[in-house]
Amino acid sequence: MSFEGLEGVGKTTAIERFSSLLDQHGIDYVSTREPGGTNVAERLRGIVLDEHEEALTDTTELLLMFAARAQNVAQNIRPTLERGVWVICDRFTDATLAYQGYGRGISLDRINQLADWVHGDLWPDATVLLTADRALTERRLSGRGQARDRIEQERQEFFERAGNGYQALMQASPERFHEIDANQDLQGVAEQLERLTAALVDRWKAR
Ligand code: T5A
Repeated sequence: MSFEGLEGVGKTTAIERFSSLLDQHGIDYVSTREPGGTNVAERLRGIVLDEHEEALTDTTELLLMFAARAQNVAQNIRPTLERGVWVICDRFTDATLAYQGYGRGISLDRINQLADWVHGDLWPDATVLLTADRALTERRLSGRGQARDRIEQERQEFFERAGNGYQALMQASPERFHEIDANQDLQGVAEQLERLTAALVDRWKAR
């Protein structure tokens, strides 16, 4: 499982809710995030998201995302799945396609080649895409009062391209993507997640 969406759309909040729903269904899971998820991958996260005096090139950014992913897949995601335990991933390669591909303009073919190298045919069974008006998520992020990382400081047009990218990815794989309307309040999002979780658990039990 992966959770995707633009900054501040509520992925962390939704994953907490989804995790407690899995607890209620008696399903074992491990939560992870990208970039990150292992000690080494978290250090790579620091490099790619921190601000540096020297500008990070788009190629460096892309390769660091995949370096962190290679580590998380090998050390964490694959071993967990092999134990029959669910993995909940806060972002995965769809984020790279949306941000580095649609956002930065790096060729999607090149990103897909890297994805094939790093994780082969390992893709999430289901991807929850949270969508909301940008003005609303901006207000929520401001309310949180945290400093913004290097990518969060990008211009509005960058996020428009990344958001359009997510829509294109969802249209290309409608069976994998599940859209959650994050314009709704916490209760409304929780109710959508409850319905989705019940459907995913039923599907998993029927395998
Ligand atoms: N990135 C990542 C790439 O460019 N390429 C890649 O390949 C990968 C993997 C880090 C950055 O890296 C980039 C994308 C990012 O720029 P991240 O750590 O996932 O990615 O960072 P963010 O997306 O910025 O995650 P955030 O933690 O900032 O936002 P969330 O998790 O989406 O939002 P959340 O849950 O923290 O909510 C934000 C605020 O809104 C409130 C919450 O309480 C919180 O205060 N809220 C709501 N309020 C009212 N109603 C609701 N429905 C609400 N939902 C949440």
